Amino acid sequence: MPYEIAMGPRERKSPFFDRAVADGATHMTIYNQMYMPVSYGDSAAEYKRLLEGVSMWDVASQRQVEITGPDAERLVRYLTPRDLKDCPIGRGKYVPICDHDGRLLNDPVLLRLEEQKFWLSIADSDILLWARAIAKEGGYDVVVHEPDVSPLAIQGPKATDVVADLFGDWVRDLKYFWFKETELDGIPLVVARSGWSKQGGYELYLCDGTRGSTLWDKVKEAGAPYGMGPGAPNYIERLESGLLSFGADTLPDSSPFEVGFEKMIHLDREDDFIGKQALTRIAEEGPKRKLVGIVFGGDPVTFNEHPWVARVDGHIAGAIRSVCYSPRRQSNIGLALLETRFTELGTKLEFKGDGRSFKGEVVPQPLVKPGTPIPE
Ligand code: THG
Repeated sequence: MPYEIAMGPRERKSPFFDRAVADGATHMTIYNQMYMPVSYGDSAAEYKRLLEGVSMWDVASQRQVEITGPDAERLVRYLTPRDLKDCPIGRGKYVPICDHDGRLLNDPVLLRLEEQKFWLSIADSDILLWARAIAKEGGYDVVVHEPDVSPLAIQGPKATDVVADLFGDWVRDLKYFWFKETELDGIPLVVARSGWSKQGGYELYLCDGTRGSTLWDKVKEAGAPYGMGPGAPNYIERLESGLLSFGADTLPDSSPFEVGFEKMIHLDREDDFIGKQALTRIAEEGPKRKLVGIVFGGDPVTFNEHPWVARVDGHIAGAIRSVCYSPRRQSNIGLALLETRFTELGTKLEFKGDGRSFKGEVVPQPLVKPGTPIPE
């Protein structure tokens, strides 16, 4: 490549940064103004480890927006269209956040730590600014800030054994998306059964940024007997499994209905929330675009640096947002954000990328069924 991305003080380093580099991180992205490793240089090995073993990921850039105070619950309810009626302490929830016009702003995981203490574990957009402004303008009695909290993900079928060796067998009974505040040899953290893959696993939310290397070393040591190695949010597995990448798969004016979030948009709620009117209108009219799964032929692609224009019978239909080669489907796959009239299953697409021309087709999601093994 003829250029490199310069590193500087405007972007933040994760508490795990030094260890990730020492363990061979080769590629970083920037997410919430923080470096995040996305590869350790061997894509096939990282994929295999996630599907058949266990891998550890520096996902500190999934920053927390903490909301505390007497009005914390009321503010959180106002921020998301999802009804939080069943949100006890210790349970996480996937909660879309929209603006007043129904645009999707983020798709965080919400954690309720106390009656009036919440974290929004955010994707790549500035929800701290948004939540603060909404709170002030609305006169909510809350404090909104970014705590010193940095998630480390442990993902894959053997993750449970690694995390149980570290914390005890109670982690085996932790339900999906539930969490517990605990510590590891005096390191304060939250153990959650979650993570950005469909292979199972945990996220350790480190609550003291000075202990990043110590936690990394302990986790690495516990994982050694299981062949654990470093990894990162896996682009291939997430496309196969249908996990949304906010900002990659979405446009700045995408509504949650475009990306299949209708089950989390509770328009019949009695209380008000941001975007209620607009979302009600969009639900009635139907979304103008939809994110769909596609398969396409040709030699295996790696990934796309930018969206590719997609055409149907010569008409611009939208864009291919994310692509990769799926070893389990043995085909190129991707997600395309298309005008709704072009999203019928079986619709034939033409597009160009990487100097090549492709022919693809709209297919059902997930692109790969859960549990499908990697072929020999
Ligand atoms: N974990 C934590 N924070 C995060 C992410 C994470 N912040 C950024 C980003 N990921 C937020 N986006 C997502 C997207 C998908 C999921 C979680 C966070 C996810 N989805 C499951 C699914 O789609 O099948 C479950 C959704 C549900 O419960 O309904 O896990 O990964 N801490």
